[in-house]
Amino acid sequence: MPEEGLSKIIELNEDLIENNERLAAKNKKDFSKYNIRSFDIVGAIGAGKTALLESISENISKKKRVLVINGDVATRIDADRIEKHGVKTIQINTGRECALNSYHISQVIKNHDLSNYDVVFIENVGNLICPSDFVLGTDKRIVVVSITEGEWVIEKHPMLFKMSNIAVINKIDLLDVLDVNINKMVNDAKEINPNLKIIKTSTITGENIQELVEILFSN
Ligand SMILES: Nc1nc2c(ncn2[C@@H]2O[C@H](COP(=O)(O)OP(=O)(O)O)[C@@H](O)[C@H]2O)c(=O)[nH]1
Ligand SMILES: [Mg+2]
Repeated sequence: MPEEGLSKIIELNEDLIENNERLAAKNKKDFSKYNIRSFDIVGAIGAGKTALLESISENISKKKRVLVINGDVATRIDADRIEKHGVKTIQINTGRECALNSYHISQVIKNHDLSNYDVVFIENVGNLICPSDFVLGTDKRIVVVSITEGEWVIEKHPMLFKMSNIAVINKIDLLDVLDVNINKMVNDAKEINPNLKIIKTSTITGENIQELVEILFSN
C-alpha cells in the first residue's frame, strides 16, 4: 500500500539522519581533542566556495596548519586548486551522493593524523538542498551564495541559512553589471537567522577577505 511505503521511507530517513548526527558528535569530539577549529562550507555549484578557500588559505597558511577536505562528485579539481596555496587537501568523491555526510569525515579522521593541523575546512558538494540534512561535526557552518544566483536565492533556501553560522554573499565585484538587490539578500538572511554573521566578498578584488578571516577566527 502506498501509505506503508511512505512510512518506510520516512523511517529510513529518520534513521539516516539520527545515525549521521551521532557520528557528527563523535567527529566534533575528535576535532576538539586536537584543538582544531573546524568549518564546513556549503553553497551552490559556482558560488565561489573553492575560490574563497583559495583566498583564505593564501591568507592564513603561513600562520596556521590547514587541512581542506573537498567533497566533489567525481574530480579532484578543487583540491588541486586549493593545494597551490600552501595547505594540505584531501579529496572525497561522493559519486551519486549529493552531499558529504559525517561518515565521510569520520573516515578522514580515522586515517589521518589530526595532530598535524590547527584548522580544518570542509568544502561540501555544490548543492543548496542536500547538505541541510547532514551535519558533519564542525564548529561552524559557512553558507556561500553569489549575487549571480539572483536576489531570491536566500529566501528560497531558508533551511541552509537557519543551520549556518556565517553567510558569505560573494562576487560583489559584479554588482555594477548585474541588476541585483543585495540589500534584500542581506535582509532575507537576517530575517531567516538573526544570529548569522553576514559578509559580502569578492575573491577577484579581495574585498572583505581579511574581514572574513577575522570573523572565522573570532569567537
Ligand atoms: N566575478 C567573480 N567571480 C568569482 C568570484 N568568486 C569565484 N568566482 C568565479 O566563479 C567560478 C566558480 O568558482 P568556484 O570557486 O569554482 O565555485 P564553487 O563551485 O562554489 O567551488 C569560477 O570561475 C571563479 O573564478 C568572485 O568573487 N567574483
Ligand atoms: Mg568548488
